[in-house]
Amino acid sequence: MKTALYIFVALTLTNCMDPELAGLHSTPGANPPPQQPAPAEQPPPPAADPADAPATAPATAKTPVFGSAKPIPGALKGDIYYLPTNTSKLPDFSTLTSVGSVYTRSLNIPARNFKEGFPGVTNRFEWFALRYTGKFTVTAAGTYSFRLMSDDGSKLYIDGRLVIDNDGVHAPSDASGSVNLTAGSHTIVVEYFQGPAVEIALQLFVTPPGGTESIWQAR
Ligand SMILES: [Ca+2]
Repeated sequence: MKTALYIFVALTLTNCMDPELAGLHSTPGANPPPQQPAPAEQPPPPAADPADAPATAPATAKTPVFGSAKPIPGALKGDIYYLPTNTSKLPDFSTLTSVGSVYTRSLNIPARNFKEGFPGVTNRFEWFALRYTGKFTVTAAGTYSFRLMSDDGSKLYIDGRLVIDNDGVHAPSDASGSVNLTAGSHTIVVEYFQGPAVEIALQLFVTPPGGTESIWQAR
């Protein structure tokens, strides 16, 4: 049943029934006029009230986004939640119902004005949260250091253990933590929320044993 629910939610998301969500997960272009073929990676616009369509600005391929609506094998799955205005810290996700999901192999949204990070979003550029879950494999056992930069709050869990607590409403800032990993598969959870405008950011870095820091990649 849960799978069916996710499929339903994903389909709803893909169909852009909610203009707020449309801006959250992808880089939609302007709403194409009727009779024109839709861009390759976008479904045709639903036959809905034109007032439902997001008022979008052109997005570039380089625009960082929180993920794609299309499932990506091996990627992080980010469940999206809406938060009450004036939320000051990460919510208890177990009490909330996701409004959709996005998929991404990395978290790499450098600090920016929300207008840069959210082309097309009209009225949901604040008060939302994402909870990313996934698995990753390491080949070398040892101490892995992670750094989580965000605006606003975020937390990192590895194998169910809190590694980084960067929670709260704050300007772009980072926090670090390290964990000893055995070779093999591990679980990862990144919780994030955007409180008030005007900035937004979410980046996860990793430094492997004896290595240098880079953006964490799902693999
Ligand atoms: Ca913010």
